[in-house]
Amino acid sequence: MKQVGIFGKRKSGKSALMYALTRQKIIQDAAFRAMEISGVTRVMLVDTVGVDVENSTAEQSAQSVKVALMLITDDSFELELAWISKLRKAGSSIIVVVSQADKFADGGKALAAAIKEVSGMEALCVSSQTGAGVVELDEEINRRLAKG
Ligand SMILES: Nc1nc2c(ncn2[C@@H]2O[C@H](COP(=O)(O)OP(=O)(O)OP(=O)(O)O)[C@@H](O)[C@H]2O)c(=O)[nH]1
Ligand SMILES: [Mg+2]
Repeated sequence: MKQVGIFGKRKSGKSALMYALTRQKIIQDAAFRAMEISGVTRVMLVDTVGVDVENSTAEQSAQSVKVALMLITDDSFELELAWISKLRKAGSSIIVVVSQADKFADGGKALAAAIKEVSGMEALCVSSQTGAGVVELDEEINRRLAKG
């Protein structure tokens, strides 16, 4: 089964995002069943411990995920960028997420712009609390899973 890993520092909202995505999937799968469409892709969502934890077991997960979500919650994201290189070397497709986006007055746009400036990567702003960006993230995950 294809694995989607959720990475980020301690308390960056990894587990909350996993539940938000799972809820989304359950709703979607129910819709699919109602329409009798078969072949829904099943994936395993993998929650991980913080990348800022010493001897993080996230290292092991990094080796096996097809798609990796890297959560960023503030403008000190050097560690996250280092992990992105590591995940890329291991062959994962990386989606950068501005997590807990509801905490920002601008919905995380300025942080996403800062990430883009430093890394060239487009970040998706997501809030597990309000649900903002969850559908978009789910769609992006599915696009990445469909590739190769
Ligand atoms: N405002 C807001 N708070 C959030 C959001 N997501 C998570 N939180 C809160 O942030 C805290 C940490 O969330 P978790 O999902 O447990 O974060 P985690 O990365 O799994 O944390 P660890 O497993 O301990 O590393 C909790 O108090 C959550 O309620 C969000 O989208 N918005
Ligand atoms: Mg957690």
